[in-house]
Amino acid sequence: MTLKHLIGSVVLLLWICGSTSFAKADQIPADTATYTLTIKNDRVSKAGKAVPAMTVNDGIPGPTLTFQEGDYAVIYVKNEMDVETSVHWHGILLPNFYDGVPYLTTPPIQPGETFKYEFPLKQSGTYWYHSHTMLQEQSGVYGSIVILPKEKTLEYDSELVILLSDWTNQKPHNVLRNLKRGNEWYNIKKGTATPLNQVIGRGGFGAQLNFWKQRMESADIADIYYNAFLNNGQVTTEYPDFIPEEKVRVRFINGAASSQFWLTFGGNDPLLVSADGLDVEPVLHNKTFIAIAETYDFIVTIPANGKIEIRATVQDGSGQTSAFLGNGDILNAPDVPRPDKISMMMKMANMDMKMGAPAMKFKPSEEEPKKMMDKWGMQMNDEMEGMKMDHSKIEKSDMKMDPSKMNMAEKSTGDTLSNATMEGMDHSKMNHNQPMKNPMEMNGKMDMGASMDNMPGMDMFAEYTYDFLKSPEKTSFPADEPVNEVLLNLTGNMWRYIWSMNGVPLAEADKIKIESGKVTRITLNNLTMMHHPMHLHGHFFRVINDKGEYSPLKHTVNVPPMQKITIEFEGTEEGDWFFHCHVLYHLTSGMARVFSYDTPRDPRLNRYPLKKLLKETDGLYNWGAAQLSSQMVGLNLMSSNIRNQVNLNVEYGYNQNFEAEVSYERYLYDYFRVFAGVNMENKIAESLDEINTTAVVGIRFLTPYLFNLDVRLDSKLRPEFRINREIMIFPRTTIFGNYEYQLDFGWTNTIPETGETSKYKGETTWSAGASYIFSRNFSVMGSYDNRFGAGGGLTVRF
Ligand SMILES: [Cu+2]
Repeated sequence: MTLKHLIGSVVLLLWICGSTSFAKADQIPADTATYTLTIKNDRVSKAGKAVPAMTVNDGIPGPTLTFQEGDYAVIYVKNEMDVETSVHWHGILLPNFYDGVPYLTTPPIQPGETFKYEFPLKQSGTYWYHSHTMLQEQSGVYGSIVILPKEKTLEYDSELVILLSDWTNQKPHNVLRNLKRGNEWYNIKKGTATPLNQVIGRGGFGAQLNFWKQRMESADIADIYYNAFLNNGQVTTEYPDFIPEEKVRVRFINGAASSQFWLTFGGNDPLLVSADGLDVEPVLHNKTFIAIAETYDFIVTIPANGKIEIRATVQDGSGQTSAFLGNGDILNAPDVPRPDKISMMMKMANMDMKMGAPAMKFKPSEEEPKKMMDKWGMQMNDEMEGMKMDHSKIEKSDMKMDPSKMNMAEKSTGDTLSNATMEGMDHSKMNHNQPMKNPMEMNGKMDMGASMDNMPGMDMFAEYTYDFLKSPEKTSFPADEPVNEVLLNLTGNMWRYIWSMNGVPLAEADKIKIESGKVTRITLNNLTMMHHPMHLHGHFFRVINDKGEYSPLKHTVNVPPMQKITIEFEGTEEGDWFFHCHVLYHLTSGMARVFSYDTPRDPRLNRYPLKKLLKETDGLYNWGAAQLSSQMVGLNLMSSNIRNQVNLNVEYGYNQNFEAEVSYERYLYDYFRVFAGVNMENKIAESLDEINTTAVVGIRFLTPYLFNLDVRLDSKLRPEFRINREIMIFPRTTIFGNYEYQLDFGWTNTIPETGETSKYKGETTWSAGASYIFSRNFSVMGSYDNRFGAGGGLTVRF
């Protein structure tokens, strides 16, 4: 044997050892790419003032991690904060243990600790990473991942990553607290509030009544006010080094906590080449909706003259961020008009939409998704009779044009669960003999999203479609592969800011079983007014669109308000994987589930019970308000999680009238609660000499038209009825009224003899007033109360 052969053998032996040691942590393969990420607390100024934030390697966003496809990634994450952290590698197919969801798949990283993540990179494309601990992503823990392909399949000269995000100067926990308490401030600040005067001015009072009847205030489309929207950490970025005619692959990542963007491009239309990291059939596409957690790659050509603007406009129109590529005069990106909420309300009211599906259930163990879908959401009425026929044509034409699709249509309509394709439509009424007018046009109009566009009023969501995405290869599964159908209604309650699926928030939900070797087909039926970008960890799923067998593969899919989308994937993994809405505040409020292959839990997680994660989505939020008026002072304290609430109320009038009450409330579902407490009030008007202390029990109910009802009985067996309501009539101006009526039949005490014949005494308490919100925490108000008299003052929220 020559020396050359010997060296060759040794190299071969080493290579074999290297490639078999992938699973072992202590042996590092040759093509290892190593990064260290250090997460720490810092003060960061992104929008006018330095505020507490969390940085990755001293920056927001963190560094871009660049790998080659086939690399073995080793990433050390060092926690230099005084709270736990974690990092999730979004869109990366990796071993379950390194997915980075604390208490579900991966241990949390304790303060001062370093955790080593390692996994082979089996894919290429644009991805990102972010903390999966509470609201840390909003504080700054996010960054980009680029995995370069082994073989370059696309023609371009250079690359640029644009990571989009949103920025608030408020503490994220206070943002969520503000949402839980139902503070209108964010909508006022953003100009997205719909006060009654504007609704009436537009002729929308009927629509408003329809909304109120369904316990909805308005068509809320986004709920948080942000101080800034950023790309690569800045409101505006400049890339002057690109030269004319240069083809740049721009990798967009939406790393925002709760903002969805419209991307628009100045100059010529860009070439869309990839979605969620995977190549798609290249298509010229300008205005593109990028939902939270999605990624899109475009090839843009720098113009011969001028620089192009790439703009991300936040979906509710409340802000934007721009990047400029090249040199010279600006070629502006097209404007995206602000959505018209009042017109949306009016259209929705016309469509017989059943809004206000509850976000929680009396019996969370009994999920009834089908019943829920039938009762709530889009209702098919006479107006849509015409559409039904169109659907029958569509289905038939699909069958003719594409035999493979026929299978799907049959499967889905024959199934008990039915399916997104023909959901809720009465097939018996369809005229299957109707001649086809234009079969070519009908072909492919399979999915609800696409076909709904033609329904009256549905055009308002038509632009939120994935029909522009086509996979370069077939993504469909073998026709004989067994399918598990899962229906998940996306549910939420804006009043209490609780988000869930099938009316069951994560804290009360069971795992959803995923079977290996089967296709899991999930119908996502959005019963809320909000978009929900749904993300499945560790998998790519097909998003069924009009491309049929070539439907794109994604890791995140946006489900528009009141719409259905069907996704499907093959059970090829093991372990438990998180499935959740990527609006950070929806996730933290319960819109998440665990998909489980029902395989044994990793023993390395023994010290980290899943319960902890569930508990985090059922946190206790506290808030209060104090009222300082010329006739009285008042204090209100509230402490609330999903099911439980403690309420303290004190009112003291300078004329020596007084009432205080503390009560514990239990929510049976969104609108109905039982309560018990202690009430104290002065016995004789305008005298504190004698205080009546009674125990009270009763129910509280949010009625249609949004009245708060309180029916109670006290320990002296006196029934009482209370009702109150508030309405924003002008921007920032709210009026309110409160009426209480107590009956005393003298069952336990003696009613003073008045000589009248009636056997009971009634007592009325009422108040009314108006308040003007002038900042997040302050309002001025004027009111009249029949106990305390008239006056005015200040309300402070804390
Ligand atoms: Cu959501």
